[in-house]
Amino acid sequence: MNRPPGPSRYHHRYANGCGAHLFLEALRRHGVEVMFGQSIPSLLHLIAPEFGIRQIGYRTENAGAAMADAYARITNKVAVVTAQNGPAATLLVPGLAEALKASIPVVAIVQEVHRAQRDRNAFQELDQVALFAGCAKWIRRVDELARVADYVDMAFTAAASGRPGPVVLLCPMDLFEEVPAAAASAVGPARLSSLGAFPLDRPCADPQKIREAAGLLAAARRPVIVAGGGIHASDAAAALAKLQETASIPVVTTSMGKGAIDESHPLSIGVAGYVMGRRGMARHSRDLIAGADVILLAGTRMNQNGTDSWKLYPAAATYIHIDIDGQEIGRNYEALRLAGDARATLEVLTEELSRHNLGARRAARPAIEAAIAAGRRAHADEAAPVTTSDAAPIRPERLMAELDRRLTGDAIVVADASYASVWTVNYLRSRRPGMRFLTPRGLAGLGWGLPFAIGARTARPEAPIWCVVGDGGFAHVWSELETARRLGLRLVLMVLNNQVLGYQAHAEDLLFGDHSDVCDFAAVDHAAIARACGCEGWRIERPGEIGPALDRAANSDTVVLLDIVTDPKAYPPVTLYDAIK
Ligand SMILES: Cc1ncc(C[n+]2csc(CCOP(=O)(O)OP(=O)(O)O)c2C)c(N)n1
Ligand SMILES: [Mg+2]
Repeated sequence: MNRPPGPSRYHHRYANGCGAHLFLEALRRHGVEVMFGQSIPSLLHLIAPEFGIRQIGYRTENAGAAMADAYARITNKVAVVTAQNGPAATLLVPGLAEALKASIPVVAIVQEVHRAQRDRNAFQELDQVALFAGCAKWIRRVDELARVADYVDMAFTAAASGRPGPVVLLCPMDLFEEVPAAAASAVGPARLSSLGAFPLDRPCADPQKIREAAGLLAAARRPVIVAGGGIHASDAAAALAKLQETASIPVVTTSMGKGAIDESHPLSIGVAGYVMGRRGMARHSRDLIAGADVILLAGTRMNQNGTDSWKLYPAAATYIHIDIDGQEIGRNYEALRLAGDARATLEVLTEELSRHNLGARRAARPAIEAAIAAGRRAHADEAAPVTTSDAAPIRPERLMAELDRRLTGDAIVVADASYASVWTVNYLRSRRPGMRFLTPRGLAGLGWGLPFAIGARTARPEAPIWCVVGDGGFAHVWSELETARRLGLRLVLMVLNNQVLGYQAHAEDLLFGDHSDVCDFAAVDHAAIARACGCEGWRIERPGEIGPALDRAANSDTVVLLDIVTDPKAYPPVTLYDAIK
């Protein structure tokens, strides 16, 4: 369990300090308050409480890496996860891969074998540089005590500067125990910087190009803004809202950008991309997007899902692209290059725009607002049969409608991959610019839901947290129920128990006319699993039970799992399924 801050049992043995102290001094300097770990590197964790650093003890490394990722997303602080060498290290790969694709800064401190035993087939020795090559932004080994602070600082700088991402610091186990020689001196002057928040720097795009962009937007007849996850990473939601309002420009987000805008704002279209199929939130505003003449992209990779396989956005439009990573600009849509931090660049762009005559934009506004409002009504009407359905098994859209009624702007919504992500981004409305919806859209892997919720709860002890997962994805991480219980966390976990790998089976049915038999599960009582771990577990079979259960769960002081028996034939609004009549 978590030790209180104060001297550890190891205090006296290492009264004059050891390698672990040097690591912890540097981590504390960067504002680290928690490390997601499983006790290894041992001395690091044993001494950490002396530095006011708590351990959040995961059950599996893959979940631990996802917890760290979510913690970083919510706090805008670089998160730290630790692991043992060998098999434990290999399990960090999925979590770091998601963080790499989603541009989230995580420092993984990974143990290596004893320096004297390197390359001798020591126990659990593995080429960890090669292991992490495809999923980390930066990998280094720190071998010398005198360089510990240098390398920790380099790791934080690599994670939090430029395009954020996960980094790996490989640390031989004996380094933590090494006691500095009395006369040892550091290579350079003592390090004093705190590098634990991101973005570490806020470079602004070229002023001349910003002026050009302002001119294009002011003169545009049908401009649109596309906001991605970079708005959250840059803490740029307020700057985006100001631009939206000042220049009367309608805004869509990607799934990763969900929450970047207030979706009740009259100029907010909602989430665009592959989720614009039948009953999709932004489906009826497709013409507004596809008919745009100037499109401002902000913090988005314009990936396959965000662009509906690159079919949504018009080839003839003029594109302006703000991104911290110049390599993303022009990858899929040639654009006026605004390489820089989203917040810094949006602020200057809005200033520049206010110098223009925005009369034409103001004049266009009522018609745009009317079109968006009509699209919203059409969506509500189209979805009403499922959002108000009294059928059992339960329609997921009905669950979402019940949840949406209870959603507040301070809440954090977490969803696993597969349909859970699609239901949440489509049927829950963002209440304010900067509201957070955590989905693993970097790689869309299954099993991120519960660990994301644990990471988010670690970051925000008080906020309402609602977590939605499919039964297939949840099976990857059942064990973390014990983690949440042990840590005494409050969470509401909704398991969509449709007894099938839904997305997999439905897509196979569509593409191949059938699905293989592994997609259908034997019945599982998830509520019983929760209870076996000391959590609350309730089974929900009828729509009328949902509302009262959500209210009770929200007021509970523990982990409440709602095992919700849902319709295995419920298809979410992805455009792929528009082919089904
Ligand atoms: C780790 C991982 N394995 C496999 C997949 C492929 N996959 C995508 S969706 C899906 C089905 C998910 O089923 P479930 O979690 O029950 O959600 P449902 O679609 O039924 O709501 C699978 C297997 C993936 N995205 N990630
Ligand atoms: Mg399922």
